Amino acid sequence: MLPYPRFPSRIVHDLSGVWKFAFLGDVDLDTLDPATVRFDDELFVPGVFDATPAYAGKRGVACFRTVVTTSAGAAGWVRFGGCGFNTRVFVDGVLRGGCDLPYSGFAVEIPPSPHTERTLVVAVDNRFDRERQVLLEPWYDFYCYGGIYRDVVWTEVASACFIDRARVTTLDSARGAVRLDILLRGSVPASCDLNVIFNGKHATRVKGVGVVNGVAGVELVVPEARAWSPEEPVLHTLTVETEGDAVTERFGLRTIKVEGPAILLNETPLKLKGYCRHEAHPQFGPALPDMQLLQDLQLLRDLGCNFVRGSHYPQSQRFLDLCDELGFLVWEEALGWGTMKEQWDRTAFADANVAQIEAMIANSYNHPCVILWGFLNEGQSNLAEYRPLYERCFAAVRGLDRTRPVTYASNRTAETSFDLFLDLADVVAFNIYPGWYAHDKDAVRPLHEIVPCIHKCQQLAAEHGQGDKPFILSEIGAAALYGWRDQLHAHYSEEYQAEYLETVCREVVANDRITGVSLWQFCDCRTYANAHALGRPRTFNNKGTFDEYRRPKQAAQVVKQIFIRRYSG
Ligand code: ADA
Repeated sequence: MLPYPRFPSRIVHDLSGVWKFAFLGDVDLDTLDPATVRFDDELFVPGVFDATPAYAGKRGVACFRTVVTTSAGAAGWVRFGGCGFNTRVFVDGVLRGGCDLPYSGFAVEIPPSPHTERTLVVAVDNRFDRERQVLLEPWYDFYCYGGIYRDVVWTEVASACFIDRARVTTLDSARGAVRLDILLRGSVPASCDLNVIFNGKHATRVKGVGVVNGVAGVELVVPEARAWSPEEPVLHTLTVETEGDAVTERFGLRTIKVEGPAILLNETPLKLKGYCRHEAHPQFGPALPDMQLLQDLQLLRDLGCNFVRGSHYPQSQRFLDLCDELGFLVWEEALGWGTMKEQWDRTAFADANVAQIEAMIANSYNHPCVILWGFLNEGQSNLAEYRPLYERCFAAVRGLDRTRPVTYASNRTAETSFDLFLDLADVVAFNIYPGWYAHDKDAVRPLHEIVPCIHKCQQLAAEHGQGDKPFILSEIGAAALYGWRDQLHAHYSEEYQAEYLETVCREVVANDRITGVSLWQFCDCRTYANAHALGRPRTFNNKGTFDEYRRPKQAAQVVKQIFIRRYSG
């Protein structure tokens, strides 16, 4: 099933399947002429070429081609769930759009043609090049793949004015009061009549709705309203019909807010127990099949988790749909990793962050599972000069969504260079690795560093006037090599990781001032393939509780016992 939104009145072409493929290597993406490309191979879409044996490790430009049979004279609106790194979209040989934001969903408008056979070529470039790709760098601790990561859907647009999305905001979850914002495109009228159908059966006609800046807004009450929560993830659908077009969206009725140190979902405080998760698999890279997405959530649910931090980029809409259905709570964030000052000083870097935040919110707004927005993982938040960048990112989020708390994962916890921008955040979130990147390099099994370090972070946050906010351990963890048992319980052994996570999880459930944890990390994932990987055996980040094939390490049972039983003794 394709992710929401759906377009019941349009002809929809799901373009997943086998496409023609050509790896071109070192050519210029921006002067590429698709007519000159010889397509001599095939690749599955969604798919990344450098996760396949034939193109493993290759960097350069690659082209994917398919033919779509459409109705004569129909315009097209093609949605991409996310590609990487830089993408250009050609239809019938003409450049129609593209995206330079890896992992971001985007859409391309295709003008009508008298021909019914439309040739779609998607060119992607996975080279690191700071001038052209500001959001990815070769030293990020996850492997950056090239290709079409997620769904491609071509819909035929028949009317002059068509619907992009219908954004749903819960005003009152108990009563079912919602605000709908219908985003219109094309020749947008000054006002329009809407037919709104909830849950496929309750229709309401709303006449003469004013359209401001392409948005028609209306407040309604959902019939047979039931609130969404992790325990009862009840979802509603909404179909909005205008003259000539229709969209179906799915949403949940829930409110989320911060009150003192608590995050309240429908006025009930949450304790977030979960993991950071990379969208990654050795065979598929970030283009995970649905079965894997579901399995990942089932594994997390089995451990007693209710929370996923989508580290470190905008999530797949299919994954978020599943989180909605299974009742997971999600922190979604814009792409960010690390600390290179050269990049941070460029306007292009700030602009790309803001653009990705905006795209992320536009794409994921309706998911009840998303309860937190984030950005700039482990950024330069101890340097006053970057305050304007953080302010811009917070303003970008709040300009589009005032209903969800906003945060960023900070690793600036040292007393001497403490984080300076927590006052901007609704939630304090720290990435810390006491007892792994241990202070005491001579100690074997330095578990004793963990709890004092957590307390120290809480104390420092309080001393900086941030003690009355929710506190999340957004990363904490230790690596273990799957199958590596060791009588010393030393670094990299499954035993040490299990003892480490046991210490962390006990503290999390016992400490009422910890609002939540996203342990680092759900499963092992491929990282640098170069010397940056010294300290990353196998060139994997091995801090997964599962390995890359989702085989559980010893820690899985330990985490499960504590998260399921709330055991804190
Ligand atoms: C950082 C980073 C993670 C990962 C982790 C680690 O906190 O945010 O992506 O690299 O360190 O394993 O050291």
